[in-house]
Amino acid sequence: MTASVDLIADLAQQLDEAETSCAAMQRVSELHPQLGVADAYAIQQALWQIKVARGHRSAGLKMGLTSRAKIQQMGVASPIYGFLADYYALDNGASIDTKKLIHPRVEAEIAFVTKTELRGPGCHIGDVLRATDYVTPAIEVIDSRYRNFSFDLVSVIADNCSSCRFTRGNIRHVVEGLDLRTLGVVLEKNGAVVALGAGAAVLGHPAASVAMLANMLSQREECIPAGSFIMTGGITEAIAVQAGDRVTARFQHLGPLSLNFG
Ligand code: OOG
Ligand code: MG
Repeated sequence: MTASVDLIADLAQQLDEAETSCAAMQRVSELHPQLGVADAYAIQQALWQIKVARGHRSAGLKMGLTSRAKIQQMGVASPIYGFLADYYALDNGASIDTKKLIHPRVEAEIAFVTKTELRGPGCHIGDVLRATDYVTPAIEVIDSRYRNFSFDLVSVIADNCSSCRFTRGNIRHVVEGLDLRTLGVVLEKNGAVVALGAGAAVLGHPAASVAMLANMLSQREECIPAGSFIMTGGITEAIAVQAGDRVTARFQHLGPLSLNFG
C-alpha cells in the first residue's frame, strides 16, 4: 500500500458523496496515479465503514468482471469483488427513480447463498457446490460514480465495483440437478431481447466465481461466512437504462425477474 490513511478516507468520502449527490467524479487513479490495488480495496473498505456509520448493514458480496462480455465492454480484464449494502436490495418488480442515479446499467447474474463457511486459498468449484444452500437469479443495477462510466482496475475497485442496487428471486433452487453452465438467460428491455447468454460465461461455471472470491478474500485473512448471498457477475454485457424502461431477465429453470425505471 502506498496511500496514507487520510488519503484513503478522503477518497472514500468523495466516492460516497458522488453516489449520494448523483454527480460523477474524476477517477481516483487520475487524481492519484500512485494508487495500487491494495489501496483500492482499502478505499472500498473505508467506503463500507461510511455506510455502516450511517446505519447500513451487509446484504452480501459480489464479484464483477467475471465474463468475457463484461471484460470486453469495460476494458478491465481482472475479476474484482465488492460489498452489497442493505439499501441496494429491491423487491422483484420494484420501480427505481433514475433521478437518484447517475447512468445506470443492468446485468443478469446467478447468485449463491452459502450454508457453510468458504475459506481459501485452494477453494474450488466442488467446495462451493458442497457449501451452497441454494442458488437464485439476480438483476444487478450498476452505476459507476466516474464520468462516462469509464474506469481502470484501481478506480472501479475503490468505487465498490459500481454497485448500486439489485433484486433477487425468492425461490430457493437447490444446485443438485441444475447445470449452471448451460443455464440460459435472456435479458429484455421494453419487451425486446437485448442480451443473452448462459452460466458458463462466468469463469466457465458461476461457482468458480464464488471460489475465486473465497481465494481473493483469503489474501486478507477473510472468508465467506455461512449464510452469505453472493452475486457472481454479469453473464452478458451490461445494458444502459433510463426513465421509462422496464427490464426483465428470464432465467431458464429459475424464472423471471423485472425492474422498472422511472
Ligand atoms: C464494474 C462492475 C462489474 C459485473 O457483474 O461484472 C459487475 C462495472 O462494470 O461497472 O458488477
Ligand atoms: Mg454485476
